[in-house]
Amino acid sequence: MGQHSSRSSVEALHVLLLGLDNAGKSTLLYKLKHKVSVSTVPTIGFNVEMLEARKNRKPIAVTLWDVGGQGKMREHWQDYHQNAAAVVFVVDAADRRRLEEARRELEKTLRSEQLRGCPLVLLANKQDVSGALTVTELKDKFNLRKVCSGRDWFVQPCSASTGVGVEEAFRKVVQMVKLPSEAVKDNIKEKVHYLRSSSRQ
Ligand SMILES: Nc1nc2c(ncn2[C@@H]2O[C@H](COP(=O)(O)OP(=O)(O)OP(=O)(O)O)[C@@H](O)[C@H]2O)c(=O)[nH]1
Ligand SMILES: [Mg+2]
Repeated sequence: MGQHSSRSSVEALHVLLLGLDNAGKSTLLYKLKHKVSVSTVPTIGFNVEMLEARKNRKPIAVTLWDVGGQGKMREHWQDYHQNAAAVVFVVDAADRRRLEEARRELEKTLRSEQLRGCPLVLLANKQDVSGALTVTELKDKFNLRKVCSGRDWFVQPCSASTGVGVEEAFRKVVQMVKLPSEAVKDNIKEKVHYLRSSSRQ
């Protein structure tokens, strides 16, 4: 296997779609991939799709993992944490009764060691439904400033059904992820900085 060092090689990264059952993850996935509204069934296991994008003028391949959100599926979420470049947590902003449950699952996810520092895009989905929580309300209810300290985060209103806000959400993800090559460069920079400062002592 060749190394991914040539300038023309496509960098590949993984993005996780998580959230309670019925939040709209699969609807979002297919809207992004095929630009259509499909009628979904609850996901048992996962769906996976690849999307192409550009970052810093380089082509990147983004693999989106849409993992089922039913109670019994959530214990498997952690199997997908490793090497995730970003988490997209989808919330049904119109379902106020399940907000607390969604908040608990988000906090649990963010406590994962494997997701430390991983950027988060929270989607306030189902904005087409009247009475859906606004971004500001969701930020407050989820206490996001505190819960997300130590990582980049962003809240995007959207409707996976109509498509409003969906492309913006994906663009935000691409903007926030670190390419594998950038992560390597950062590690080298940190190491050089550390060696320089320790050699001065
Ligand atoms: N009104 C409205 N309905 C939506 C929206 N997004 C998804 N839905 C509906 O919500 C239901 C659940 O959507 P799914 O995409 O299957 O939900 P999911 O998060 O994949 O659920 P699991 O696979 O069980 O984890 C479906 O009936 C969708 O049509 C939205 O933005 N607005
Ligand atoms: Mg699904």
